[in-house]
This record gives sequence, structure tokens and C-alpha cells, in this order.
Amino acid sequence: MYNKKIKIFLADLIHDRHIYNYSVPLNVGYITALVNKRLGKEIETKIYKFPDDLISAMKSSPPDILALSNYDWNVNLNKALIEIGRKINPELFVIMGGPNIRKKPEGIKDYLIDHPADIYVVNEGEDAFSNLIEYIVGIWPCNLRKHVTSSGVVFPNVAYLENETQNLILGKKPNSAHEKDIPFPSPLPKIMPFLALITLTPIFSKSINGSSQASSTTNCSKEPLS
Ligand code: B12
Repeated sequence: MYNKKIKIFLADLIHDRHIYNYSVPLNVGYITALVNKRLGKEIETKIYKFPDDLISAMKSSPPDILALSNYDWNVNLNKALIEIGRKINPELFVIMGGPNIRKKPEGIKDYLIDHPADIYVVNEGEDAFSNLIEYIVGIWPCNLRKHVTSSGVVFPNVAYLENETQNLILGKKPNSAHEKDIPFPSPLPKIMPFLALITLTPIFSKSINGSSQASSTTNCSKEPLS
């Protein structure tokens, strides 16, 4: 058996050049929790929120898989990070997920033609992502960009363009997540730095002379989480 763990970086990226409401990366948190529960011995995961942290990590220790959340506000950021990641490792396999995609097959196909993701997890992601990674663990090591998209395998809730034909392969939506045992991202301290970051948005408190003053309530670290 190949004994090097597959390195997966997950990110719910946000622009951080201005003060903003940095929401908690609950999306990739849930996905990471389940994939580690199922495949923790075969993989190594890290969660990122801020582009600079992800870029430094990709440079110092390039991942095999980059898994990104796709929202209206991070489309171009994702594209830029994928470009940087692929300059570092041209075989970087990019999995995308999140609600910023149309639901009908033709809309999904258009998205995949226009964006640099190799594969897209549509709808809820926990099971679909874990199933995909389980498949990857079975064929690893290899060039995932070639192998997965040439495989013709239909994964529930997952879409990709078949390598040669560019036909859309789209797996059906499975039963609702309500019926499943999906672990909460834990231990809680692992997502605490992100919870704390929300409070990094300065709290504007009235000073004695009546002018507004920004005060940061925490100096938590922006270290990525595993
Ligand atoms: C809660 C919420 C907020 C909270 C954020 C809380 C937090 N995250 O900490 C607040 C109130 C701050 C907020 C603000 C905004 N929101 Co909001 N929000 C939501 C809401 C209701 C739930 C999101 C959530 O946390 N879901 C729970 C997590 C666990 O699920 P999830 O995020 O959907 O992730 C799952 C899948 O999408 C997928 N997935 C996601 N990422 C990835 C990545 C990979 C690699 C994989 C495999 C799968 C995957 O798997 C995940 C687990 O199943 C959604 C609507 C909805 N019902 O989904 C809108 C939604 C995300 N918001 C939306 C919008 C537009 C906004 C605002 C821009 C609104 C505004 N005008 O200000 C702002 C900006 C936020 C920002 N970050 O800049 C849109 C995004 C649309 C789009 N096309 O991108 C949504 C979809 C609502 C809608 N239908 O329009 N929001």
C-alpha cells in the first residue's frame, strides 16, 4: 500500500483586504469532519479562510487536492488561487462545492466549461465529498485530473465533464442529510479561531468625547486548522 497520506486543503475563501464579516467556514468544517471520520488514516486535511494563508501553505507544502467553497463573493478569488496552486503543482486536483451554481444539468455544464474546477459537488457536500475521496484513496497515487475525469464513474451529487467527450457526468441527489449521521466539526476548539475572527470586526464603541473608536476584541491567530 502507498503510505503517503493524500494532502487536502479545504477553503471557504474571503477577501480580507478590508474589515468584513468573516463568517465561520462551517461548510468545509462539516465536510472535513465527515471525511476525517471515514478516511482519517489515509488523508491529511487543513482548513483555510484567508487567501494569503492558503498561498503560503501551497508554496511551502503543496496539496494534492484543493477543495473550495463557491459563493458569489469568492468566484474570482477562487480562480486566482487555483491558478497559483496549479503553477505550483500542475496536477493539483480541484474540487468545488457550494450554492453558487445553477441546479439544472445545462447550467452545471456551462459552469464547468467556464471555471477551472475539475469536479463539482452539488447540493449538500458531506457524503458526496467523502465518497469521492474514498474513490480517490482507492486509485492513489496517480494524476487525479486525468484519472477521475476519464473514469466515467457516477458519484451521487457530483458533476464533472468527461475528459474526452466533455459530456456532463452528473450523479443523482441522494436522500436528505436529515436522515444521516453527520458529525459536527469538532473538537470545537478547532473552529474557535474562526468564531473569534468574527469579533475581529472592530466594535465601534462610543468614547467619552462622543467620537467613534474602533477596538479589536481579540488577537486570535489566523493559523490554519487541521
Ligand atoms: C447563514 C447564512 C449567512 C450567514 C453566514 C453564517 C456563517 N456561514 O457563518 C450571514 C448572515 C453572515 C450571511 C451573509 C450573507 N449571505 Co448568506 N446565507 C446563509 C444561509 C442561510 C446558510 C449558510 C450556511 O451556513 N449553511 C450551512 C452550511 C453547513 O451549509 P452550506 O454553506 O450550504 O455548505 C454545504 C454545501 O453548500 C456544500 N459546500 C459548500 N462549500 C463546499 C465546498 C466543497 C469543497 C464541497 C465539496 C462542498 C461544499 O457542502 C456543505 C455541507 O453540506 C445560506 C442559504 C442556505 N440555506 O444555504 C445563505 C447564502 C449562503 N447567503 C447568500 C448571500 C447572498 C449572502 C450575503 C451576500 C447577503 C448580503 N447581501 O449581505 C451575505 C454575505 C456573506 C459573506 N460571507 O460575505 C447566498 C449566496 C448566493 C451565492 N450565489 O453565492 C445564500 C446561498 C442565500 C441565497 N439563496 O441567496 N449568510
